[in-house]
Amino acid sequence: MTKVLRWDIFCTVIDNFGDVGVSWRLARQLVREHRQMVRLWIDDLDCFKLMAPAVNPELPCQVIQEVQICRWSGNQNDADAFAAVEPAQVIIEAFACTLPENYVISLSRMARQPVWIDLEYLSAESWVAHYHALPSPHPRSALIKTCYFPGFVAGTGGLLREKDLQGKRLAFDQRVELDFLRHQGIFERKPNQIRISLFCYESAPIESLIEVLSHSAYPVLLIVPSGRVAEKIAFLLGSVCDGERFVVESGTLTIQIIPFLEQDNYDRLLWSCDINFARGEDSFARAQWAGKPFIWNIYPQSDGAHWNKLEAFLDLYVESMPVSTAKTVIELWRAWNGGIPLDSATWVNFLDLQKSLAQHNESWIAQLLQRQDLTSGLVQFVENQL
Ligand code: TRH
Repeated sequence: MTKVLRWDIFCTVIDNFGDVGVSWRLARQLVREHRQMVRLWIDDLDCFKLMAPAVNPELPCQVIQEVQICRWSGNQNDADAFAAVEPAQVIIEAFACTLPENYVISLSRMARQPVWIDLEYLSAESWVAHYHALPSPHPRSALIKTCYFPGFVAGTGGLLREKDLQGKRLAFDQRVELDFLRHQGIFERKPNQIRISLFCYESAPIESLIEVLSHSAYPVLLIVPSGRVAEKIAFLLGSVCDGERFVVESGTLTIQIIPFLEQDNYDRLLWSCDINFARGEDSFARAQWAGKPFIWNIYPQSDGAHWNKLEAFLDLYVESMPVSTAKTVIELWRAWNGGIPLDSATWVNFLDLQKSLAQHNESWIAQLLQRQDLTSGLVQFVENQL
């Protein structure tokens, strides 16, 4: 029996949804599958509300899906804050967000050392396994922080994966899919039409993609969440995106802009599409679990470090593919991240591989399933520490 512990997860929203997306997923899984008591500290409840509509951004504290959600300023030097907060036994500092100073002082006064974990970004680079779970002593106290790295291979922290995820995906048959689409107001496929989800950064070569898809031999229905990319697409096509729902057409391409979905519904969208464009960290991982052919738009870093991350993942992912298939995937992914031009031939080659990529993805999923999921691994790690 897993011991019930109190967990504090700290998260700050930088400029995107990944940090809060991962923290929310982790918090829910800790509660649901491991019966842990979780408090989730978030600095931007408006952003969080987009993926968890039950959130009331006005409330300093609220309980949603058995997770206690608390607002914090995100500023570690906030002198008044956290002086009266009793720390939990396990602390997750998501993506090195830096804990409030007062909270760290309280941690250092605890009779029993808490387990303090810095949950790091996901990467397929080989150094990850060497640095995963290494302790790092705090400079001004006896506290120890452990850097915990998610990853794809043995020796890393694995990926977030709920116990019933694959079961739910496989049970998502045509009837359930239709119910989901109708409920979300998403168009059904017309005959021969391919449904594609698009979640990417503004820096991706969106204009080239729209151009290619507009002249595609297969008509495409492109589903895009509302936001800056949707606005850019509307602008490129001479329209104005004046709401959360919008439809614009270009040649054989129909683009449907939809409201940002609740996090679990985003999974359903990925399951219901024929191809998924994902980005960042969490949607990228979810696109892998969805099994459909996917293209990754990696979070661009100013020093170009993201290219190593992209190539490291590609090395693993295409390893067992036939050479020509691997070449096509690599070309499209590099093009989608701005490394080479995105042209029609690259896209058509990828489309021709839809079936074999879906098959490959099932083997990829089987390979990932051999690893322990990130949350279970964390729970076990914490138990071993106490
Ligand atoms: O939003 P992101 O670009 O987040 C990024 C990455 O995490 C990156 O590593 C980090 O450095 C940077 O932020 C600061 O992409 P990501 O990681 O895919 O997170 C998106 C989250 O939003 C994910 O949890 C899925 C969720 N989502 C929904 O809940 N509904 C939706 O409709 C969509 C499109 C996404």
